[in-house]
Amino acid sequence: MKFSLCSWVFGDLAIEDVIRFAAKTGYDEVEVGTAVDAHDWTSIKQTAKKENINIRGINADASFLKPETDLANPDVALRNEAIAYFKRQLEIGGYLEAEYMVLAPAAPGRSIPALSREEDWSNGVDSIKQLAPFANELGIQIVIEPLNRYENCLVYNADTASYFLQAVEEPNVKTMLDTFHMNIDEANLIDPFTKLKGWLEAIHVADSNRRGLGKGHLPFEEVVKAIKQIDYDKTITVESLAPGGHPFEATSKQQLNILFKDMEESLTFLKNYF
Ligand code: LER
Ligand code: MN
Repeated sequence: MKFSLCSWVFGDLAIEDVIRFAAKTGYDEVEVGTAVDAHDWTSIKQTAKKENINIRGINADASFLKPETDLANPDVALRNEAIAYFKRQLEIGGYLEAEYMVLAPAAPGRSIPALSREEDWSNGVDSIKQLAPFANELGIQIVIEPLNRYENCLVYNADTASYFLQAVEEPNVKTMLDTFHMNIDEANLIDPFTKLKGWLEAIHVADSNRRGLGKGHLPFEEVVKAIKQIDYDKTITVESLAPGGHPFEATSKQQLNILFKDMEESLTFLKNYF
């Protein structure tokens, strides 16, 4: 098993610094957030090589509720803008030699369909079908992430993820599970892994309160049991968040320090199980 952490949760901290922190702490990989115009990708690639950190995955930049990064936007011009931006992100992924890109098929945060659920669904499917061959050329798998119902109206659990993959029907479109989202919208922590076996390309972990592992009340032994049962042996990525302030990114020194500590302890926690 390889262990990774998400770069975007560190807010404004340079991705190069996240990579150095990951290497020093003992992580194998970093899942890099691809806000295309905000970073120096040459420097990021060089830093990763120097620190011996693999960038196996990238996490798509699609700011909360932003219409021009909404792949299911009913407005065709805006949806095309979103597709074009995701293609630019995939190019960054290709440059970084990433194997997968995590994304949601409607803007994260959009919990209610813009039109009907069926129309939004069909727009989301259509966008992913346009992105899949482009990603394939770059050797990248598109990984649809089921978020919880408050963060996404299309794919929010293992069932909707499997229906979505069946609707898209592209060999390089896969899915993943995130224990924080599962804790909200799944009936238990085992069945989703069994349902998505064979389609699982990534796993995000955080505790029930989205802190590091062991800081909430998620029965993580169940998750471990499920992962072992399906013989998943790719990457487990810690995507924990600092408490307080901004609901997603660390925005203060104090939050960053909590995040560093949680990330360190989560890795120790994981290594006890795998
Ligand atoms: C991203 O991987 C994620 O899990 C989301 O909650 C971010 O909106
Ligand atoms: Mn996630």
